[in-house]
Amino acid sequence: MDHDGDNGDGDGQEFRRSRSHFTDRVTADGRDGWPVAAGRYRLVVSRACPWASRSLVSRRLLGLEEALPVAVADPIQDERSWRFTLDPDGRDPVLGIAFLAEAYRAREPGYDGGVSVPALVEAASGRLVTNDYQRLTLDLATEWRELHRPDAPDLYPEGRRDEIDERMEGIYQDINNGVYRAGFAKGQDAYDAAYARLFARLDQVSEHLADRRYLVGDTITEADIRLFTTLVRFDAVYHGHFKCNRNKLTEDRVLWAYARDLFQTPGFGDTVDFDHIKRHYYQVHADINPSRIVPRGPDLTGWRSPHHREQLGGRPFGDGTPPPPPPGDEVIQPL
Ligand SMILES: N[C@@H](CCC(=O)N[C@@H](CS)C(=O)NCC(=O)O)C(=O)O
Repeated sequence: MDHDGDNGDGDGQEFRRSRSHFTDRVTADGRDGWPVAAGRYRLVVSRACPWASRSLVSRRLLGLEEALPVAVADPIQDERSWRFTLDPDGRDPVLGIAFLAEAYRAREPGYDGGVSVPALVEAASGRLVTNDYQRLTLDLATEWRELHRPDAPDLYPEGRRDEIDERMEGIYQDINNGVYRAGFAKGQDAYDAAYARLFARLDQVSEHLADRRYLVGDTITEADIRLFTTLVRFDAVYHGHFKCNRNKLTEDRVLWAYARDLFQTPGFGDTVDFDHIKRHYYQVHADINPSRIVPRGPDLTGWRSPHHREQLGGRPFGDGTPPPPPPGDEVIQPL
């Protein structure tokens, strides 16, 4: 998917997301030289990042925790970008590196472009394989099938792909990336336009979900994962920090219940670290929050309150089952 030039108004006020630079794919047949194999790759994430969080949810739902170990970066980057300062001695214990940029340079000597998460890194060579977050989760759902847990759900069912892709495109443009376009707008007009599109799309999605449990069909799909990772950040960071403040998520009855339903589904809420999310956004984007003060609120305990969406029916995991709890070393402090 091409993210450059989307909705460009040509006056330079608009935030433009840069393209993923490394787009090799890890596939069942290994056609790019990277075959699916248990333990061969390391998934580098920040729990703050919505794009990386998609892959954390997919990995949990599909039961790939053992086959695809995770490395969690410090939510606060420095000028050398993502760091492994949460690990003993400030180094990832498997890759032995202090900065994710080292894996980018192991892949391409002299690389001095953007360093982003999520990133798949080959454990033995320390080389970055891909930072193409749009493709990554689709490949986890389809190409990594042989390593899925028994009874894993089908997150990208073949008969529904057109519908899923269409939903995801609107959600990507106006919601996932829309909050960034509002927050990083360099002028009033660009902000106003992003704000209008964001809330128009949220209204449309809210209406769609009023009598349906999930976005497509009656099971959880990739589309729900992508909407969830933005909704779960909405009141904590986008409402204030990115000025997406027509209303809070908690004020949209349908979307708030939908988001809580997913949050309480194994594999979703257990990947969410609100502390990482808040500190990352408010402390890293000093241009829009020069004091770097992290707000105390909002009260997050409502995420655990009953949502009643099971009354809409639906089969969250289709013919599959929910995942077991996360491995002990991946458990996040409960709310
Ligand atoms: N930059 C990637 C998407 C992933 C992304 O933007 N991740 C953010 C964190 S949410 C990141 O790592 N940005 C680089 C940085 O902040 O140094 C792309 O558009 O291809």
